[in-house]
Amino acid sequence: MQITSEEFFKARREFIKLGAMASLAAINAKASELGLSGDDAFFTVLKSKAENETGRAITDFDDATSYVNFYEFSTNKAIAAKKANALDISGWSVEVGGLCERPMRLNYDDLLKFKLQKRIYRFRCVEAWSMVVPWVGFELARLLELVRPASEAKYVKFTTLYDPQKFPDQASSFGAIPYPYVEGLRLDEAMHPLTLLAVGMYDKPLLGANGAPVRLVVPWKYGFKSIKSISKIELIDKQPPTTWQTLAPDEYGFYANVNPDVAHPRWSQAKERMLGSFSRVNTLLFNGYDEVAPLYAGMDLRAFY
Ligand SMILES: Nc1nc2c(c(=O)[nH]1)N[C@H]1C(S)=C(S)[C@@H](COP(=O)(O)O)O[C@H]1N2
Ligand SMILES: [Mo]
Repeated sequence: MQITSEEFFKARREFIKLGAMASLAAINAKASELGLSGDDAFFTVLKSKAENETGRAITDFDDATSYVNFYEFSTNKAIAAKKANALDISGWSVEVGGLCERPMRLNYDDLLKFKLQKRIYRFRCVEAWSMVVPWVGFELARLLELVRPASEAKYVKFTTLYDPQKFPDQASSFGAIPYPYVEGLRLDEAMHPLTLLAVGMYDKPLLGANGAPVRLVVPWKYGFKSIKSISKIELIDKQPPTTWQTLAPDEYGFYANVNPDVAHPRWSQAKERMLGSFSRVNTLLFNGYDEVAPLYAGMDLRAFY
């Protein structure tokens, strides 16, 4: 990433003083105090408050940050959350490469130089629970445009950092799943404006529990596609084998589009329980994000589950 101004260096020092856990509000206040906006800002000032267009209430912060799936820490949701919140993200970087013209390595500060937006999305886990989360992030398309995918690039592969010292289950000889965790999208799915790289939620930087420092959010797909704590993003020409699909191909497909009509072999996907409530609501095709339907025109969604 190009550093654009002297102001930026000054601001960067100021922001570093605020610390990694400073709230977005504090960081934004600092940005405007320094007279920064747009691409020169270390943390772009959020525009107006995002509208909740999901038709559902935003999930309580405590539910969204404690009822989590993060197998690198534990298969028990509460234990995983507690352990993951101690994740040390200092020195983190994301390598972006493969079939592209301008491979690059981005550190945490670089990620915060993208124009950050608040997006309130539904989120549906394949286990049939769901939530509504105000994410903070930027469109993955912005990053892909920067690295300029080559014409042979057809898929994007994402990998969680492999570091058994940070992620205890990676060190276990009886790990819950094979590591590192890998996910993938078709390039057109990755370029879709709904697809986010999130660095925060509820106006705060991401907690370890939810995939600090940067995770994918693909709101029309089951939650397992939304890979956490990413360290590598690669443009590739073939569909990558992904973690859950490799582990149980009859149960988890590459596409994993939310679909009430295609049951998981062991349970129905017709309804979901919203965190914080005991009632079950109907699950919607593509989790209600109908605008993605053209991506799958002519495809049999039962065959490509
Ligand atoms: N690296 C990694 N990413 C992951 C997982 C995981 O165990 N490891 N779990 C997935 C699953 S199954 C879900 S539902 C979501 C959960 O995100 P949340 O805990 O922020 O709700 O993260 C996904 N990303
Ligand atoms: Mo999930």
